[in-house]
Amino acid sequence: MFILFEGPEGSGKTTMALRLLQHTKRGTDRVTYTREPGGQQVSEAIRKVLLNPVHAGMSPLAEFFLFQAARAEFVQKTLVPLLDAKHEVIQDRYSLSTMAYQIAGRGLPVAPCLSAIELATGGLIPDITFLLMCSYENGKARQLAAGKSPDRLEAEDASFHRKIIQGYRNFANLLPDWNIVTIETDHFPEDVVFNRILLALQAHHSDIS
Ligand code: Z5A
Repeated sequence: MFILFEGPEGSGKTTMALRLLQHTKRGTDRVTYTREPGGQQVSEAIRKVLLNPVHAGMSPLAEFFLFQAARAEFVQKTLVPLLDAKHEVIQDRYSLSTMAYQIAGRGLPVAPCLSAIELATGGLIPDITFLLMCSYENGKARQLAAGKSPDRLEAEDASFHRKIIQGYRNFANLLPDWNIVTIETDHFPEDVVFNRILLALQAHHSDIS
């Protein structure tokens, strides 16, 4: 099963994905946490380039293709083999991030970008997607409180991040096959969000709920 966590920065994706990993590991060792960009040697190297604030002036198209290059390598070499081996994969970000950040945020054209994503992923989509949402201000405050220094994309201004938040909402409506469960996290503590995730997995008849 392919379980995806998506959402804007600071919405709690990594926190919830790792909690689910711990929860699931009690029942099986056939569960793996992976993240994008990364999750494979070449993809982790591309991640360093993408997130390095030194490359602040990178063009949107170069940024888009680097994300797809990292993704193609990750999907072929890591994700597909894990799913073929019947692993539960708990994935931190995937191509919905590209739709929100590069298409909605950077303003790249929709149709050719969706075609390139299709090529990079081979059309593979998650079985269930948790879209964790929060306001820009809240996400930023959470990251500051956690002591995280902003990477190249996080350092972009508020208007860029607001386009991303809207982009997530718009694209989520266009992807019925992704089984997207949207959770507004602004006013709910981590335990409440996690219980909602477990309930949704139960409703989805997942073995790992
Ligand atoms: N990117 C892209 O542009 N295009 C793509 O195709 C892909 C990615 C795949 C990857 O950064 C960057 O690449 C990302 C998008 C872009 N850049 N931005 N912006 P990353 O992987 O290093 O980081 P991230 O994915 O953005 O993670 P994050 O910002 O750190 O957010 P998070 O994982 O959602 O949050 P967290 O680390 O789980 O939680 C942050 C803090 O909030 C932490 O202290 C938690 O304890 C706290 N938290 C979590 N949930 C709650 C609730 N419910 N209440 C209160 N506090 C909470």
